[in-house]
Amino acid sequence: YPLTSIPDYYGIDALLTEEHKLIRQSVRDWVESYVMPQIDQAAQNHTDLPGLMRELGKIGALGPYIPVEYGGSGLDQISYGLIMQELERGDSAVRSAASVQSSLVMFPINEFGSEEQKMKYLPKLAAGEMIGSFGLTEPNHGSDPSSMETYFKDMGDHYLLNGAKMWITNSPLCDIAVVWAKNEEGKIQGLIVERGMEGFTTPETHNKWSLRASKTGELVFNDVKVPKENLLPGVTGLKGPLSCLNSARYGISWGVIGAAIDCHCTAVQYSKERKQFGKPIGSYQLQQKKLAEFLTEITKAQLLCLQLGNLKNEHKATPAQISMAKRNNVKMAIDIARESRQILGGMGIMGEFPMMRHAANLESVITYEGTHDVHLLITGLDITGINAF
Ligand code: TGC
Ligand code: FAD
Repeated sequence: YPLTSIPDYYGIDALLTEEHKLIRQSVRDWVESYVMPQIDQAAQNHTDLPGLMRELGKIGALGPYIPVEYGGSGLDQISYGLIMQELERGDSAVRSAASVQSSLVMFPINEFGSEEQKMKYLPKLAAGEMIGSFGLTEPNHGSDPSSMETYFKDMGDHYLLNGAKMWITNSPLCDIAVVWAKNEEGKIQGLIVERGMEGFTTPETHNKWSLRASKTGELVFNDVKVPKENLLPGVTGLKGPLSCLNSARYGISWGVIGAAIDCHCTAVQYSKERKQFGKPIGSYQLQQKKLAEFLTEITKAQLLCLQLGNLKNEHKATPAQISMAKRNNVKMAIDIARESRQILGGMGIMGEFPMMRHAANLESVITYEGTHDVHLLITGLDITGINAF
C-alpha cells in the first residue's frame, strides 16, 4: 500500500518540528528496506532478525534521548516516540528490542549509574555493539514485583546473587543484564550482571505464538559473584525499576500506533480492491464502519501521545498518565489488528499481510510492561486514592 496513506487526519504533522519529521522519515525508510522484506519469514521461523541491534544503533534508535557524551543522540521525547511508532509499524519485536535497550537498560544506567558505569556501557549499548536485558519479573512475581525473591548478599569484596527472572526480552542474546534484586535489608537495588560471570545462565523460552521475531528467556543466578562496582548506586526501592517502566511504557504508547497504522492502511487498500457481490467490499457500510472507527481511534491515540510527549519533555508526565496511554493505545491497536484481519477474510490469516502477526504480537504487548488490568487499577487508584491491587 502507498505510504502516503499513513493517516494524519487532524494535521498533527503541523505540530511536529522539521527534525521530528526527518527522524521519522529516516526510521520509516529503514523499516521499509530492512524490516518489511524479512519480518514475516523471521516470525514464521521463530528467529530474530540478524544483526538487528547493530542496525538499530546505526539509525540512532538506541537511547535517542541519552546525552550525546554517552553515545546517545540527546533527542526529545517526541522524537523517541516517533522512532518507536515507525519501528512497531514494522513489528513489535523490533520496537521491543529498541525499548528494552533504550528505556530498560540505558535509562537506568544513565539515571542511576556511576560515571564509570555510564562510560563503560552506554556508548556500546547506543551503538548496538552490546545487547542489554532487564530482569524484574520472576516466575512467582509478575504484576507484583515488590514481592520478588531474587536477593544478593554483601560478601565484603563482592556481592553474591541468587534467584531467577522469567520472560526476559533478549535474555538469550544479552551481554549484560540490569537485574533488580533485594539486599540484606529487603530493599530493591539494581545490579549489572555480565555474561560470563560464573553461575549466570540465560535459557531461552521456546514455542511462543507471539513476538516470534524476538528472543525471550530466563536469567538464572546461582551464586553469581557480582563486583561491587556493578551495583547501580543512585536508587533504592521499587521506584528504580518502575521509573524505567515509565519510559518504556511511554514508548509503547507510541509504538502500538505504528502497528495499528500498518493494519489500517492495509485494510483500506484491500477494501478498495477486493470485490464481492460486484462491488468493492469498502462500499459496504459494515466495512466502512470498521475503517471509520480505526481512523478515529488512531487519531485519538496520536493526540494523546503527542500531549503526553509534551508533558514528558517538561518532566511533568505522571506515571498514572503514562499508564492511561499505554492501556488505551495497546487496546486500540489490538482491536484494530483483530478487526482489520476480518476485512481481509481468509487472506487475513496469511503471512503476506501483517494483521495476524501484529495481533499475535500485541497479545504480549497488552501483558508486558504492566497488564491491561494493572494499568486500569493504577488509573482507579489515581481517581479514588484507594489501592485496589
Ligand atoms: P507501590 O507501593 O505503589 O510503590 C512502591 C514505590 O514505587 C513508587 N512508584 C513509582 N515510581 C516511579 N514510577 C512509577 N510508575 C511508580 N509506581 C510506584 C512509589 O512511589 C513507591 O515509592 P516509595 O519511595 O514510596 O517506596 O507499589 P506496589 O508494590 O503497590 O505495586 C504497584 C504497581 C502494581 C503499580 C507496580 O508494581 C506495577 O506497575 N506492576 C506491573 C509490573 C510490570 O509492569 N512489570 C514489567 C516488567 S518489565 C517488562 O515487561 C518489559 S517488556 C519489554 C519489551 O519487550 O518491550
Ligand atoms: P500475573 O501477574 O500472574 O497476572 C495474571 C493475570 O492476573 C493478569 O491478567 C493480571 O492483570 C491479573 N492480575 C494480577 N494482579 C491483579 C490484581 N491485583 N487485580 C486484578 N487482576 C490482577 N519482564 C521483565 O522483567 N523483563 C522483560 O524484558 C520482559 N519481557 C517480556 C516479554 C514477553 C514476550 C512477555 C510475555 C513478558 C515479558 N515480561 C518481562 C514479563 C511481563 O512484564 C509480565 O508477564 C507481566 O508483568 C505480567 O506478569 P505475569 O505474567 O506474571 O502475570
